[in-house]
Amino acid sequence: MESMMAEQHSLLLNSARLFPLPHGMIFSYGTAGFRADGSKLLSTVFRAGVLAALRSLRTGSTVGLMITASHNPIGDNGIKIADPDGGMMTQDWEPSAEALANAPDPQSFVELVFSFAKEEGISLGGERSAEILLGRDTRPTGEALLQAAKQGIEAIVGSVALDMGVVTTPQLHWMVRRKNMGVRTSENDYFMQLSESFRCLMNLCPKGIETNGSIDSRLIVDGANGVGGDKLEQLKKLLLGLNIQVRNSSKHGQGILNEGVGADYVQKGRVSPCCFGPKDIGLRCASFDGDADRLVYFRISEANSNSIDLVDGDKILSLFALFMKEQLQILNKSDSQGLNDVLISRVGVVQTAYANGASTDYLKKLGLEVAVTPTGVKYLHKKAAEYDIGFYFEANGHGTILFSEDFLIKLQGKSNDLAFSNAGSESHKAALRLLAVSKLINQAVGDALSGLLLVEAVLQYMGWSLQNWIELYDDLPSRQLKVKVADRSAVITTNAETQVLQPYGLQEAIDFETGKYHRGRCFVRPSGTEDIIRVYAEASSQEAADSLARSVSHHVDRFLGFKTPHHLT
Ligand code: NG1
Ligand code: ZN
Repeated sequence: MESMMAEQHSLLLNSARLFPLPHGMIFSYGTAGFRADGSKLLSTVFRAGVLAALRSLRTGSTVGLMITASHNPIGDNGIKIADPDGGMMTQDWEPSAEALANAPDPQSFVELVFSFAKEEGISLGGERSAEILLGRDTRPTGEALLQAAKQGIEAIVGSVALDMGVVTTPQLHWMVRRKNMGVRTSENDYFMQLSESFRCLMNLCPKGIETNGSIDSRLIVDGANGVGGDKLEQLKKLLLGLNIQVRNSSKHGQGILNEGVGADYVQKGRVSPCCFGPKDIGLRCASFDGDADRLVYFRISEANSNSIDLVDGDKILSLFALFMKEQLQILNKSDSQGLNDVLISRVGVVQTAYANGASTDYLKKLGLEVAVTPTGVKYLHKKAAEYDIGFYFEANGHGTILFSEDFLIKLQGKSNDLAFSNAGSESHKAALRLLAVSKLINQAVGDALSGLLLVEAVLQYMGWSLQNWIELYDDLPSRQLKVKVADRSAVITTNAETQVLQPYGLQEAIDFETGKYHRGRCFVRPSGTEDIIRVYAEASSQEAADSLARSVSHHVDRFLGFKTPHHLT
């Protein structure tokens, strides 16, 4: 036993020596793992590999490691750990992740690993084995970082790294979840599950609508010059009833990842991505981010082909909520006449403070419970998992619909009963639709590919054009700005990030500015992925929202800015 421990100790120490900590950097496990300039992340990724192996040992299950910086510039990269259920790593481990990432030298890193393992009851030295699925996006630093992650994993005796190749973030999370369910996990299985559940939903569209020709089957998708466009090219070969054209896919394009393209660019700037223009006026367009976990829709404006009509995550959420609520109503209608037991479900929606106020009003009018959490999927997902059907979406287009296991068992049972007693009835079809949605929409994280297919199937079901969807409610005008500051950690917030506690006096200034505008709402928070403070403002006109965001940005700059001229973007 002792010699095994000694072997483990020296393996870890020798490996850690190959990945020295870059000078003067502090790594924090932010909104979505560690992020930094890709060339500075070798030690962090190596150490995250070690941590992932510990997580796998601790849980006795497969975990995931995804190398991506999502919508951030191509030079950035990042790493995050997926837990056995496919969700984000438990927040309890984040402080240890940070301590390990920042241990000043190999010796202290190794000591920390041993003491953390002891605290967590993990026995090191090879009694159990760990398994980690590795994935990366298309960034040029991805391959070197992947090797560092492998070395980190292999520095824990008995650990195995399985390289899933270049995948979208949601694919990797999906694979981890499936692996632990003991079912097939290949990329082909992923494509099959999506295409089959999509086909099932399309086949369940009311007859007549399917063929009335009012819906344009053409859809143009901006792949952000990243992995999502490439995967959609593969998936679309399995889809019937959709005419998808992919632009800005990393395989064809000359373009740079996330530069002038992608869901973040489109949603934050309200502009069309590169390679979209007047020729596309009137067409239904969608945009993914660099690792394809975000999805927004848009249309090139008729009045000005540089501007767009945006359909953001809030409106995707609202469309899904409307559809699902209708299915539950259909399902329970026959039951209320005493034919079957009513399927009781707790349905809830989770948003962040960035959700457009008009979307929240709409969802409440639908009779849904709406909860608000801090920014970041880890918070939203956890809250949504409390419901039988939990919807969560960030305005930026990251989101999904979660079904509780319990509810799915009841739903399947009910569908089986109906197949026997009332096959082909509306309530039977509603049950089948709900089951198909649970297979189509990614249960691990938000997924642009599966979200896109669900949007398309729901529009088809409703017989809706993009215009009908846009008219679901009118967005309140809003504006987001970024302010570069000397130290973003100086801003401390509370109340799901809607109020500033520190620096003292800043909240008062925000309240003062907000009070000047009709329907004004404004908050600021430090980004967890970039070195900036984000400012969000909403008001009854675009000019008012812009002006509120600008004046609050100046206050942020006054309280926290550099002494040199400030940068507001
Ligand atoms: P930060 O940079 O912490 O605001 C951004 C997004 C989050 C989430 C993460 C993960 C906004 C305002 N924030 O976080 O919603 O998607 O990136 O990539 O869009
Ligand atoms: Zn992303």
